[in-house]
Amino acid sequence: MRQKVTTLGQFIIERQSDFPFAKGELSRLLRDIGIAAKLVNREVNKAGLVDILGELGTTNVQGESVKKLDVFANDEFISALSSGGECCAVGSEENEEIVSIQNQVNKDAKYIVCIDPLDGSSNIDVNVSIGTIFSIYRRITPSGHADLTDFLQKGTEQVAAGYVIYGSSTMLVYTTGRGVNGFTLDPSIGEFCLSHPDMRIPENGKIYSINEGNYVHMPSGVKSYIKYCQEEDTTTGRPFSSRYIGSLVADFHRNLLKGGIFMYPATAKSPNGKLRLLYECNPLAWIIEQAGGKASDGQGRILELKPESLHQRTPLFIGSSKMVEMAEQFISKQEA
Ligand code: P6P
Repeated sequence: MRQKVTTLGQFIIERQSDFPFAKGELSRLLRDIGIAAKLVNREVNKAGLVDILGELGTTNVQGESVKKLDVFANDEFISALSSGGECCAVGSEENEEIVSIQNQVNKDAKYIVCIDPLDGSSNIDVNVSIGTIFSIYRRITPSGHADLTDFLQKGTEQVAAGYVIYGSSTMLVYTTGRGVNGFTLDPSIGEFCLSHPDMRIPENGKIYSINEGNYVHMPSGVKSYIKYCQEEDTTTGRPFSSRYIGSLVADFHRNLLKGGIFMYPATAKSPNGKLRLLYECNPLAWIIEQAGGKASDGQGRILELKPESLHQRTPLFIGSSKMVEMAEQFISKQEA
């Protein structure tokens, strides 16, 4: 018997009752993001064909100027959000300031979106998986152009969060606060189809993910935890495996499925950590908590951090709850 296929659009409509008092706006916003993800996926999959597409700064066979893929992705998501009518402003990794998308279509739009349109784009040239990460809030200011007040909200205020991973297959994974669901793009019908319902991360794991090249400059508690991961102890399955793709979404997605911890601590080069709070850490932190995991800056919950600026960075320890708790214990001992 043919298995029932649930597309992203059908799922969102079915779950629309999840959103209190919503009249479909958030559903339409998620749909707009899904559309842009399909357009970005098409270009990402061609990225290797530079000779056909042309080098950056040249024009392609259609005579269109060739954009860097992360600029292209940024333009696609902002364009989809502008025409969708539900979002009034975007905070993007690609734009220093907030991008107001106020127009006749969305003059009463209630939501703002924080987005990293193509994280890890330096990996494109070596054919490593990359991703889009997004976070959605209700605006706080009553009307007119959104401002920083609308964006500097704690991660606990998110109404939806998700990511797209452009890998061996393209998946969209998101939460609206009632669990985490994963959709795999079926190119034959151009639809994201429910493939990973109610995703849960194992509370423990045997994979640790960190750029050990920064070891010398890491806080001593983090160094101690890395050594703990490397010790021989059959009762806890150690030594754990070290896996580091260098693409946040890919490392995160693997750990979500298999269990594990991803760490980007403060380093000499990045004294506040490298990863961005608003459009990388907060959305992934909500997703991992909704899947039963934890996300910490080493001392406390990522989602409780009060943002002070749009592109603020934070240290990040995220994944299986027992592993994050263990890392926090090593860090707190260091400080004692
Ligand atoms: P490093 C990619 O540039 C990125 O922003 C994340 O996707 C990734 O986890 C991290 O940086 C890798 O940083 O310093 O280890 O190369």
